[in-house]
Amino acid sequence: METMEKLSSAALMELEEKYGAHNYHPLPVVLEKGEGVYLWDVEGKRYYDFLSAYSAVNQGHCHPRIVNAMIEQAKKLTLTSRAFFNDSLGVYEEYVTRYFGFDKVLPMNTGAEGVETAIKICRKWAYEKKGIDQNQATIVVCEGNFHGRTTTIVSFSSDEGSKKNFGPFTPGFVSVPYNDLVTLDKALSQKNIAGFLVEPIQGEAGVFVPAEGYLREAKKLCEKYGVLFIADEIQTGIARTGKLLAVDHENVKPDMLILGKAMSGGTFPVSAVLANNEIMNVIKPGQHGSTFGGNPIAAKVAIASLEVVKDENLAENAERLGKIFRAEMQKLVEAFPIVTLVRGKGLLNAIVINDSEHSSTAWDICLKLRDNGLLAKPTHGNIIRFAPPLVMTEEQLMDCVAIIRKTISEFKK
Ligand code: IF1
Repeated sequence: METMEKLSSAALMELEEKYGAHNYHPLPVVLEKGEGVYLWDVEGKRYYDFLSAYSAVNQGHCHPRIVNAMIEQAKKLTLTSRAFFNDSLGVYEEYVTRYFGFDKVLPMNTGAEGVETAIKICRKWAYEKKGIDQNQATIVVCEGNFHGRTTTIVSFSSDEGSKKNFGPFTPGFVSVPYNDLVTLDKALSQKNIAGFLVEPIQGEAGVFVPAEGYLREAKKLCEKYGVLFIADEIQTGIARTGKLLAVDHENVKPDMLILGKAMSGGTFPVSAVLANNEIMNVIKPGQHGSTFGGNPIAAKVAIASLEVVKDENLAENAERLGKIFRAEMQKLVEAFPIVTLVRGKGLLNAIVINDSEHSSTAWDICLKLRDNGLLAKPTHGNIIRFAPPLVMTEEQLMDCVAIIRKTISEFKK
């Protein structure tokens, strides 16, 4: 076998700088190995992962059960396309629909594809079931949303960086303030409204948790106006917030549920749209799909990933550890003026730093956290998201709290 010279972190970062498009600004750390809650860089330094690949690695890095499912299937059959049946897809479809309590699933790969799929189904439903005039269907979305990067999805983003110079944009969306039922009621009561697309907790906006009752009341408004309630649980779903789904905290059943990320424990792009027959049956052969959507590896990996969530009680663990974590962060808020608040649910949390949104303080803190052995990423200049894998133990969490406390104490404000 050819031996490759091992490259340093600096050399690897330089390669990305030179040969990769500059569409990201990563924290300077180059990782080569992951196991459970830990990551190792190419120099062998170990870190606690406090991002979990944006909540894709809820089950922990390289979970043996998930990796085995992937390897076993990869040795047998990887892809048939949907031109033929395969022996894994139907089994997965039955499993995932029972797991989440819907009649049907439409399998896709990335989160953005899942959102696009839900938008298309919603529009088709609006014309064929609700009787909205051709090309008039409108979907209500929330300010500060993040649903992905396609041209249609960025069309209804309120983030300048996501949008600027990517027009012309897809029409058919209206934006309302998040967590505001009065404005939502008004928007939903207008003509031609087909759906309400919402994140149960806004991730990109800085882990913004809406007021208790918001989702429940929003669902009621959707029922009142005959509008589909579409939950984007790509980030919040699959035990991250302390329940299987974030909507479960308010006992809300979405008309359409979009999942991604942790559907595969971070091993493979797997996304899904779930809905009942009266909605899903508007899609007929030839009207939507994807070469890789529902491939045998994805099917096997998704079953294993969802089994791990149940068998290892990850929702309960996230709920319990989340409470401990926020209580510990609250102590920091009281002890150090540089931390103004902590918010979140389960193990999806953020702290707000006492500096402007455009400052580099959160970034500088993340660099110091890295030096102290913990990896987290700022969202905006003054918010740090904390989302460790859900397989973390209380002892590990307290270790992490000590790292965060030590790091914060080194910043004066
Ligand atoms: C990046 C944020 C997280 C999502 C929701 C759809 C998608 C995402 C609710 C699209 C993706 C990611 C992607 C990541 C940054 C990130 C993110 F900060 F931007 F908001 F997680 F918090 N719906 N979220 O959160 O899924 O197509 O990427 O599979 O690097 O852009 P995708």
